[in-house]
Amino acid sequence: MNPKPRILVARAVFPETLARLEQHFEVEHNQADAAWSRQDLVARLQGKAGAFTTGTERIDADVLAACTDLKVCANMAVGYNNFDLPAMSARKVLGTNTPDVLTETTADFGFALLMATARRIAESEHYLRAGKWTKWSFDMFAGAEVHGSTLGILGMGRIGQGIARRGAHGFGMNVIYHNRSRLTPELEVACKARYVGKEELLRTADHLVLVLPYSAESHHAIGSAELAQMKPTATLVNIARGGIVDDAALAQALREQRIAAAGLDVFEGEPKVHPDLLTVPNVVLTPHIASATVRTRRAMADLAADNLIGFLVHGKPVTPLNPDVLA
Ligand code: 8YV
Repeated sequence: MNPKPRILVARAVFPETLARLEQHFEVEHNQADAAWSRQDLVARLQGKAGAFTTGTERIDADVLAACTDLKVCANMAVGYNNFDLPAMSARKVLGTNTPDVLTETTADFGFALLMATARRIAESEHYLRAGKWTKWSFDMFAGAEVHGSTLGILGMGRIGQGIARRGAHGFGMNVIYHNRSRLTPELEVACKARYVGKEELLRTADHLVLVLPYSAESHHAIGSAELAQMKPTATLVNIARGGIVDDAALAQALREQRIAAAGLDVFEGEPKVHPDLLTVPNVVLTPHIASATVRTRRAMADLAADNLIGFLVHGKPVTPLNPDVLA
């Protein structure tokens, strides 16, 4: 009998996921969730055919050159900007991600962050906890209207469409979007969303939600010039990736109230957060939890495991990112 292929599970996962992987593979894991350096990762990948990764592990040309046994990296994330996909294809290493299983959960969170930001929920809770609430007053934490307002979405993939549907059908919002490519007329009708240029999106949205993938092109897609085009009453929500927003420019715009408020789940250089964001009151900050429900995180872990088993055992991954490798 052939020995089981060896894999590395780079971060802590559900014990059930690990147990399932152990039925098929010889598994080295990181259930202690120790912070591995890049060198640690490379050392542990020696002799491994597969890796179960998260958005934290960067798989680039240098790592691939040093890990010549590697055949597949299964990301427990829909985003895969931690993979250098062309370099992976060049080395015939397959990358996989976890689309679909997190779409609705992440859209729920995007909407929750929009609501919390517009209605100043975090800021008012801090005020209450600090014992500052001594009387009701007419303008106390008066925020921005959500229902009937204009929802702008930058990046109209599956999650963007989920947010559009919530806004249009649940809150009677006027939905506009900008994306690299326009949706089909059927999808535009289903999302009740109207395609606009980026400038119109920035100028007219009351609430702007970012749901686009991170790439060299989307780096600082929202910087001081873009923030300057937004309404002073507008809010900005980023559930996409750190680096899409210039966090320093955003903190300054928030401090100077050039936009009303922001809700951020992702940060440049996370888990570090720009210190200026920690001191402005009109921002809701959450630690990259948009997909974090128990059921969805299980589904993501299951799909990443399915991809490893599918590819290394049966030669058929479920959600390949660079299927050219399979040819
Ligand atoms: C993950 C995410 O929690 O799926 C993604 O792209 O950003 C989150 O759902 C995170 O990337 C951990 O892998």
